[in-house]
Amino acid sequence: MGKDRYHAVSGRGSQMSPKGLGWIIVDSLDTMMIMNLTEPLAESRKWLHRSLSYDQDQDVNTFETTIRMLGGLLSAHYLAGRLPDVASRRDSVYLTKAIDLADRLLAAYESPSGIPYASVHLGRKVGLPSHADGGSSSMAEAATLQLEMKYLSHLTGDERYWRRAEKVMQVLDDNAMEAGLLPIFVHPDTGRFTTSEIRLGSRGDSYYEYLIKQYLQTSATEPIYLTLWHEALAGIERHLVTTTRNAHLTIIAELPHGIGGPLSPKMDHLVCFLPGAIALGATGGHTVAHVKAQGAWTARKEAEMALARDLMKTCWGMYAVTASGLAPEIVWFDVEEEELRPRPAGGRGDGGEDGKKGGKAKRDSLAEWKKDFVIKPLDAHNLQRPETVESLYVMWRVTGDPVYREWGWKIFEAFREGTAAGLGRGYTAVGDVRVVPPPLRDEMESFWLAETLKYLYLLFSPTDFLPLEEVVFNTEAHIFPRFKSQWKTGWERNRVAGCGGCGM
Ligand code: DMJ
Repeated sequence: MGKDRYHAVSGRGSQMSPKGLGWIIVDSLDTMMIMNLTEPLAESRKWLHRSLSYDQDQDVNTFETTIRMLGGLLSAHYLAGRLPDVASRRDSVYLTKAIDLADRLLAAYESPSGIPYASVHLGRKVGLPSHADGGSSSMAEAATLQLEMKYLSHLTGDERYWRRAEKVMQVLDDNAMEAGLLPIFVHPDTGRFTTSEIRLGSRGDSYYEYLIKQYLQTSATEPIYLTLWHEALAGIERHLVTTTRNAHLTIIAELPHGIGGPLSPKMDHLVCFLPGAIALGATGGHTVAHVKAQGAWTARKEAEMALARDLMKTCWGMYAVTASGLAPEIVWFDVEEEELRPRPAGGRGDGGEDGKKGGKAKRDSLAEWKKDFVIKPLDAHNLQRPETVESLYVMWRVTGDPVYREWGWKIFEAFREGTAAGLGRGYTAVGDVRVVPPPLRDEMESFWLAETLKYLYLLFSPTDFLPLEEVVFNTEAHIFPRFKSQWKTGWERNRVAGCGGCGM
């Protein structure tokens, strides 16, 4: 209770700051609300009210604090009003804490470019550049703060949060990167990218996620974010999508040297947010049947959903091929050399892959899959990450295809069997998914409670519980309403970068 970390195997907590910041509690408030866990929720609320102070001599990561702590408080505030069975509608404790925290986090944006510094000193309210990477900020971290800040502005009428976070999007876009694909480091002094490396996994992932979600959050009133999302998705299809050698599974590769360089067939489990994000983009969170009935279905949406389905299968494969039934942190796929060669700047165009596929029968057995998934010892751990079940939940909601529940249930069982830390102690990370039982690690990330268990619970909840077309999940699975804002996007694009097939 109130500790920052939980070590499930030894059954103890530990702190990351002098007085603790309640990382575990705050990240899991809304999960407790959704699951109607009234007793631990009441205890957590009391701890928050009496013991949580952000006035501490402590540096925190700007991104993690925004998505987990600010996001957790804002989601609790929203759900306390929406699910009054579990909390009082008039409870102001969550919003009061959120405002105090956000006022401290604003210091991160006080850089010459407006790109946030990697860290903030909470007590002194100053932004601090990263100690590593020459002071660069991670691109995904800089561009995954907007849903939280915009919702807080909407709630308080204070425009500062909105404007600071939105400015980041402009600075990134002013780099006019090709095909909407952004490198993974950006410098807060200059606003320029400091590497050419592009990936949809660590340091890249949630930039793309927040493009489509910023569009959805403001009820489709800011088309600039839809354009950016379409541009990025077209870039992903042209430059990063490839297929495996044996089972012809669709994967998202990486570009270690940027566009025009060779592909690396490495895919982090983190990339598995993408099928869900694509499905949200194609449907807005409605069911496919609903969008079709509205007469709004297009060939482009059909193609996007096909890609989402294919990627979802690959992400499920990360679990299906291992002995423990748990996914590793990273998979290296077996891909033919030719698929990894540098592609021309405009991409290889349509047909390259389809032509290959057409020539071979698809081999879809688990034995073929297993040949394609290469798991290296250093990548074989599982941190109880949510991305695959997150996408399964979205895919289930929008397609109604029961296969996504079936896969989700198997994943749930694998977690239950392989990650249990001991009677009454909960569940924990494991060191190697290739062995049974997997060796336990004495560390449980708060996103296990905030995200993985929440998405699994919602996967098996009635579909009218928190309808997907009414809400938007932040990247830590905290739930915000969609709204129409009193503010409009305060920036315009300098130029539209190469955009094959976007805006359809
Ligand atoms: C979470 O903190 C968020 O989902 C973030 O976007 C990625 N990393 C973890 C979960 O894997």
